[in-house]
Amino acid sequence: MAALSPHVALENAFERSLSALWIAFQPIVTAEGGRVFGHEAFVRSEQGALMPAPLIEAAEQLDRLHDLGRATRSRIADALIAQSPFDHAVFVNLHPHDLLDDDLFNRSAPLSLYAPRIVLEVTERTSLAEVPDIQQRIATLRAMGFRLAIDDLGAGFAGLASFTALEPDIAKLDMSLVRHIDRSTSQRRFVNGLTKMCHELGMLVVAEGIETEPERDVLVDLGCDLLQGYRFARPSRDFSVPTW
Ligand code: G
Ligand code: MN
Repeated sequence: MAALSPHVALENAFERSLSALWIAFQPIVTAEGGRVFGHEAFVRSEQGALMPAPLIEAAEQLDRLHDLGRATRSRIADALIAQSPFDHAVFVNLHPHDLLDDDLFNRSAPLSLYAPRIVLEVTERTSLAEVPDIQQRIATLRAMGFRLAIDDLGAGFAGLASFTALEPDIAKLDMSLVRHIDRSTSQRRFVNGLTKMCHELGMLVVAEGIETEPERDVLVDLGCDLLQGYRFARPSRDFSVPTW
C-alpha cells in the first residue's frame, strides 16, 4: 500500500484533533480580594491528536483556521450553556485570521449570543496589518457587545501598533514580563510604565502566567487589576475556583 502523502496525513491528524476538541478554563481573579472576574478558554485535544500549538500550525498549513475557530467558539458556547447560570466573563483567544471569518460576525452564531460576557483576545501572531478594514471589523464586534483584549503584550510579536488598531478594553501582559519579576528591578520598572500607560488609555491590565506568591505580590503592588496563572489555578475542564 502506498504511504499517505504528508499533506493527507496532516489532514487526517487535523480532522481527528478537531473531533476530539475540548475546552479548558483557567480563572482570572481580581487583584483586590482574589474574586473570580472570569475564565480564559484554551483549546485542548485528546491524547494522540494534535496538541494546541501543532494544531494551530496544522490549521495554518492546511488553510483550515476558520474551521478550527468555529469549532472552538461553538465548544465554548456549549460549555457556557452547561454551566448556566454562571455569568462571569469568558476570555476567548482569536487568531488574527478569525477576524476575516464571516462566522465571527454572524449574530446568530453560538458564541454571539453570549457577546456581552465575552472578551476576545487578539495577539499579533501574524500581523494585524494583513487584516483589511480592521478598524471597521473591530467596531462591528464592539457593536455586537464583545469586549477586546490585546494578548501577550510585551512579547516579541505583540506590537504597540495593536493599541491604535484595536483600542482594547483590556491588556494582558505577557508572562515573560511576569516571570521572576520579584527579582528584577528593570522588569518592575517596565511593567510599572506599561501598566500606567494602559490605565491612562482606560484599559484594565491582566498579568498572566503568575506562578509564585512573590510574583503575585509585586504585580498587585504595581497596580495590575487582574491576575491569572498556576498560582491561582491551572486550566481545567470545569470553571474551577481559584486559591489566593
Ligand atoms: O498565548 P496565551 O497567553 O493565550 O497562552 C497562555 C498559555 O499559558 C496557555 O497554554 C496556558 O495553559 C499557559 N499558562 C497559564 N497559566 C500559566 C502559568 O502560570 N505558567 C505557565 N508556564 N503557563 C501558564
Ligand atoms: Mn490568551
